[in-house]
Amino acid sequence: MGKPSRKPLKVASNTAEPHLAVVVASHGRHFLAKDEQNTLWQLYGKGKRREVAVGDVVSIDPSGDCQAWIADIQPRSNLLYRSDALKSKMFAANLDQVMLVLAVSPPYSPELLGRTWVACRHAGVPLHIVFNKADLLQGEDELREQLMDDLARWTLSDTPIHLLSITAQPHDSKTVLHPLVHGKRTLVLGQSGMGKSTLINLLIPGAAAATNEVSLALNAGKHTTTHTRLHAGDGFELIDSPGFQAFGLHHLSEAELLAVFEDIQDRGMRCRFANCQHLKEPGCAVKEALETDDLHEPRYALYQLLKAELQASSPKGPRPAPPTATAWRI
Ligand SMILES: Nc1nc2c(ncn2[C@@H]2O[C@H](COP(=O)(O)OP(=O)(O)OP(=O)(O)O)[C@@H](O)[C@H]2O)c(=O)[nH]1
Ligand SMILES: [Mg+2]
Ligand SMILES: [Zn+2]
Repeated sequence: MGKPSRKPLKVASNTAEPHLAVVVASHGRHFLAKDEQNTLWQLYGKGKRREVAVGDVVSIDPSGDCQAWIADIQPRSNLLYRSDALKSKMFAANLDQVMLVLAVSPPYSPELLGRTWVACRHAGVPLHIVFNKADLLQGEDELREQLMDDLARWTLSDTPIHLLSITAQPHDSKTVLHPLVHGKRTLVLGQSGMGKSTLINLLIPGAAAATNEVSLALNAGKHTTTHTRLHAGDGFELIDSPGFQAFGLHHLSEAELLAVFEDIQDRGMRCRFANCQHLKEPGCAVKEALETDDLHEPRYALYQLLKAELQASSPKGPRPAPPTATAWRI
């Protein structure tokens, strides 16, 4: 579980008094929080106090009928979010790790994988990749090896990759997944249809029912996940999230971006010009590394794309501030 949630919540004996609760569901601007007595509260907030994410510990001021005002947001150990030039969207806060679920059908987007890797690195949240639907790769040994090799190159071999088939081999999948999530709060991320909710239902039987319950409370209600929801298992927590199709990273500065792309930063030290942009300059060690096949071309292309996105948005004004506290980790 996330670090702040390990702190005992100070719950007043009378739940009508202000006390702490953990945000367990978010849908647009609607939030639900659960206190230590397992009471669910529908949250209301004004201004900055409305900018909460699932996993946040909030101080709530009950106003009656299981409704409460957000009085305060406790400091976060980390915050994962995405942002384009105009707005930010928080995924979740106070995470121990992210599990990114990929599959061949529907096909995963390598660019979204790269963006997720960058966001996790920047937020200091460890990442695991679950490559699901391995049953669809049966008899395709060459393709499978190529996929695994490609994933390792995208992630600089620093990210554990677990090849699973959650529906075809649920028992084996459980055996792999249980030790990974035990004692932790894990955000399950990925594009739509990859198997995030299937994974959560495997590890937390009954999570599907809970999902329906919250869908009704928040006025949603489709099979595809439409809101972010924290599910409590036996000694671990999993956060289900809606499939994403975009993952803007406008909240990084150019220096932060380069620090995350350490393979490019290292090689850039050897470029002839100190301010080399690694585009067409003579004596560019980064371009050279691309030609010797030493540097992964799609990573380089993503770095240039992200940098161009930052440069295109900066003249319009200051970058949008992080939703609340800057992401930091104990
Ligand atoms: N062949 C195969 N299908 C799977 C596997 N795991 C999940 N699926 C199927 O993939 C489909 C999508 O699964 P979900 O768990 O709803 O996917 P999701 O990532 O939660 O999707 P969103 O909620 O839309 O973001 C379902 O029909 C699952 O039965 C697997 O291991 N193999
Ligand atoms: Mg889902
Ligand atoms: Zn260069």
